[in-house]
Amino acid sequence: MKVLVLGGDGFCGWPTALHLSDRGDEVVVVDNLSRRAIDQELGAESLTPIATVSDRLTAWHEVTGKEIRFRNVDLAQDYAGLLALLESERPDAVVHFAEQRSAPYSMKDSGHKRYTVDNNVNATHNLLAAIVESGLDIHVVHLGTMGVYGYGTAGMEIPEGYLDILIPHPDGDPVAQEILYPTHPGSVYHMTKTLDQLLFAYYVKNDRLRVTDLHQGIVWGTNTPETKRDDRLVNRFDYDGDYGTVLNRFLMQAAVGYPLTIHGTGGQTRAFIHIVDTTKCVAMALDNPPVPGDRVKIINQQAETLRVRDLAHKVAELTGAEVAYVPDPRKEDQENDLLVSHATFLSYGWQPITLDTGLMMEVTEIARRYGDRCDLSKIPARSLWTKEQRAGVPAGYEDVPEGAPATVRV
Ligand code: NAD
Ligand code: USQ
Repeated sequence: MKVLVLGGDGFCGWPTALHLSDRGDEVVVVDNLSRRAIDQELGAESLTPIATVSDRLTAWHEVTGKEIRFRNVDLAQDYAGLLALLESERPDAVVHFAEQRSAPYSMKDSGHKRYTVDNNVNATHNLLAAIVESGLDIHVVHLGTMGVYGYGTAGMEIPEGYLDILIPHPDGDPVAQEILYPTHPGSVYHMTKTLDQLLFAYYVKNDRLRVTDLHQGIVWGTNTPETKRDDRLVNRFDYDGDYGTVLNRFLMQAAVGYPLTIHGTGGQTRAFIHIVDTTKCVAMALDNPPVPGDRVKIINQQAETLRVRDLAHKVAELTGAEVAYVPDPRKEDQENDLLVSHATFLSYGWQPITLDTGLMMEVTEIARRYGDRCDLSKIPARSLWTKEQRAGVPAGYEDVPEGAPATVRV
């Protein structure tokens, strides 16, 4: 099948583009390289030395004989360019990764909040409007987030997108309805993903578009079988306080001898998935599209749920790293349980990679290999989410339980 990978230069998009190309799909990467520009803005860099897009694509061609083409289009700003691209390429599907994806970055200040909303909501809406205008039947596979649900479960397993409810009726029996699972975003970034959900629901209803929305957990790991084939194919590894995600940060911190930074009590429970499984799940979603007239197909894309402090202590055990409880720069619940259904991918035969010591050490080895590229000053998370925190009142830190197994408090 012919697939446009929007955001195909990013952490999830690049290995997915390679995976799809490797299995025989015709792939075009579309990206405006904004993520590379944000690195410059933040004075941060991927821990791994990522090659330019053109060197990446040349390397893939040299190693496999396969061609991936690249188009630089800003999906949020260049509607005409996007429409022309769809009309000329006539893809069977698009995979939409192309959004600003860091919650801390989205919470820095009003400028970053506005950029995140403008970029993410416009990119998604432009894509849907352009597909309708093109008249083409293109399956949209979008990367959403577990965070649209929030991380509380009222004791139940979070279903895949929809909730059956009974509405009390004054004159008789309750009325049964199916609704989108209530949204509970925890940052401006996560809020954009809840807005995306509404855009999808509307366009599916009005225009019978075919949309799959993958509610993905936190991705960990770095390389995939495809990115390992040549150093120039290496994947991005974010470790800085804005873009580094928790498990990869802990593995990198262990490798460079920096105490593992648990925010607040570390009782935050989150969903996780390995990068190799991201690429496989997207491929499975492409192979199992909805038919026109179906509701948005929502699939939870996560392998397991884990508590942040348990992760830290596991990494510490494995590597001998120190653990530090630090004030939580975010506004978030300090303790939560999280139960999540992932029935759809399991029904397709998916065997998820779960927290695996070997794989964790593999990531630590990569971090060690490139440790001299690490700028330690970029590690602390400095984006404070509320005016109280900016005024010096920490959130969460005061709640660290007395008996918490902290070896360091900073
Ligand atoms: P990333 O920032 O590494 O990649 C996103 C890519 O999209 C970048 O290359 C960027 O340049 C491009 N992009 C952004 N806005 C664009 C625009 N307007 N036009 C064209 N290109 C644009 O992020 P990632 O980690 O690869 O995440 C990809 C998607 O997956 C995001 O939508 C994110 O919300 C979602 N997701 C990521 C994770 C994770 O842990 N990384 C977890 C769940 C969901
Ligand atoms: N955390 C720490 N220490 C750190 C970094 C993070 O304790 O050094 C904590 C955070 O406070 C938070 C949790 O770890 O409670 C997760 O933080 P994260 O940065 O790993 O993940 P998050 O901000 O939720 O965002 C990431 C991706 C985002 C994606 C989301 C999936 O950046 O694109 O949507 O994971 S999910 O969390 O399931 O919504």
